[in-house]
Amino acid sequence: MDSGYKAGFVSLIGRPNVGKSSLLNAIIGRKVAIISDKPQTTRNRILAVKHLKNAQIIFIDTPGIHFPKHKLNKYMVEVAVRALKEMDVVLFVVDAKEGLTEEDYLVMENLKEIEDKKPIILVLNKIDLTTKQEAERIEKEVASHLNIKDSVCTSAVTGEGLGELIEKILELLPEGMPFYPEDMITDQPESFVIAEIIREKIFNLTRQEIPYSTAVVVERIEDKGNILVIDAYIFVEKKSQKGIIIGKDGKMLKKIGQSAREELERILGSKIYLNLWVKVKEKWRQKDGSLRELGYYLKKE
Ligand SMILES: Nc1nc2c(ncn2[C@@H]2O[C@H](COP(=O)(O)OP(=O)(O)OP(=O)(O)O)[C@@H](O)[C@H]2O)c(=O)[nH]1
Ligand SMILES: [Mg+2]
Repeated sequence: MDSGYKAGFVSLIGRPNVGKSSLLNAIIGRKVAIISDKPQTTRNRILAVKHLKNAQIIFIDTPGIHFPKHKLNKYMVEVAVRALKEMDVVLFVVDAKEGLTEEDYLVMENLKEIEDKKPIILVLNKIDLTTKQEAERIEKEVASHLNIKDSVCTSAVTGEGLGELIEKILELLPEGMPFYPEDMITDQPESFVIAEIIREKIFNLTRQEIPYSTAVVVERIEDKGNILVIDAYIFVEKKSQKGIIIGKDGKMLKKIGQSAREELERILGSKIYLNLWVKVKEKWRQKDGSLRELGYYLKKE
């Protein structure tokens, strides 16, 4: 019955900022995950499906593995570590320009638990910023610590190596029926997509602790025929942070709202009226109850 159709799950694992989400977007050919030049941008597991003629690859983007400070960070690392379990192939993404850091060794410690059970492909990303020789040096270092099945140099920016990466994944993917319908790209609800776009603008427009202390929740999406009305709350940890997000004469909040609205209008193909409110939720990154309210919780295994 099976005509060699392949289907399976592939996770993107690595330390923060190496380009996991950028690679996902480049492979899928659409923005499914937000990106920024700051570490710890991704906080949740992001599923996206690549539909090919004779295969379905289900990618799972994960938060970067790091040394956690707050409960939020512990949650993020746990999301990434859990994503190793159900996978058919694991992509260990490193930054070929920056080389290996302490956090990469932390990632490798986690990968050691599955190295004999699951094939790991080393992805040497940001190859547009460095040389193949440098990438080879990193590959040797990784291979001396970890059992890797294969490796590939990529650039999420130029697209170099992405075809090769897909080929290598297909070689390792099991045969099976598709898991998702042909038109499904991601399982993220619209309210999550909208909240993430707003969070991305905050990540890109603010600095220091602000992006890390911020969470976004979409309260209401109402289709009024020719316009989509969206109400969203931006949560911060302190009153002083609320002041910074709002900015002088409300300028920062306006900037955040405007760039989020422009992108959302493109993505959702509708005119949008975006209402943003800033609220203080004291130390939300450290409280289980607050994390749960903001959507950062894992189901019991
Ligand atoms: N030049 C270059 N820049 C890249 C490449 N891939 C990603 N970047 C940049 O690297 C930064 C981090 O990218 P992300 O995709 O957010 O990285 P991430 O691994 O998902 O990060 P976290 O979500 O924080 O774990 C962004 O500024 C990207 O534009 C690449 O191949 N080449
Ligand atoms: Mg990311």
